[in-house]
Amino acid sequence: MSEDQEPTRYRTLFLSDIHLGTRGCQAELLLDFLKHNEADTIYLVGDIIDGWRLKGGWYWPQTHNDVVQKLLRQVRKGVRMLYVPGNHDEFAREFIGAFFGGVEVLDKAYHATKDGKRLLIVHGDQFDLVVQHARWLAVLGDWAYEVALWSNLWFNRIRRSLGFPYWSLSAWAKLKVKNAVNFISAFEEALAEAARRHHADGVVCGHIHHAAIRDINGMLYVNTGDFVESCTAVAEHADGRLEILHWRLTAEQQKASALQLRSGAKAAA
Ligand SMILES: [Mn+2]
Repeated sequence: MSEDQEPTRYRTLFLSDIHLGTRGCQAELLLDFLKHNEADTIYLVGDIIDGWRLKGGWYWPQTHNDVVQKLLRQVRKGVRMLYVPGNHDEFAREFIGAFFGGVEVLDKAYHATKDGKRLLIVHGDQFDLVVQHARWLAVLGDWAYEVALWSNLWFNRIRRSLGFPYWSLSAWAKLKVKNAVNFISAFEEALAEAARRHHADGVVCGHIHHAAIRDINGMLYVNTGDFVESCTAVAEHADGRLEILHWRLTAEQQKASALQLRSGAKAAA
């Protein structure tokens, strides 16, 4: 089979905002991505499983199971996997410090690139209030910044315990901020500032579904994007170079996978 080409091996892969458990999740594309791309270390940078949505109704097709199985199989094969939960999989934050099937669950992580950069790994929702009130916080100083981080955590924790949906900063920003570009740059600046506060050289995050690798105020800002709309991940090459991987099936691959699905369905029937 022509499909059997060797997967590309990276030093590190960063994935976020997969939203398993929702109809928007591009599980088939992600399965294809995981078939063709491997790494020594994989970071799951939050919103991997959408726990907020699962409350409203169970949506869990086989392909979503396959993603989980495929990831866990990687761990059994010796891949180091770290999981930094986001707002949609906040339930996993209760297990910080624990291992699940060999996956390490962390509040935040630090990654050292091959070329010696120290990167803070966080989902990014922690900074929703900071993004929203960036101007005030700059005036009020450090204590206000800390209060904003703390409030953000508890505001959504309480909302969740009362059964309210997650208060979405990006939805709010789309309503309030006429220009989405303003919102994205406010987010990028807040995350770059967080990296600076953590004495890192940069940050790897997700949350806003907008992949990027940029220099922001002297900090390296890396956003993995998502596997809902844009289907992106970030890879670290053997030499430490970072790259955004865009995963779209070629027309030929689409045909092949459709055939595969059909024959699979027949076999199952
Ligand atoms: Mn998020």
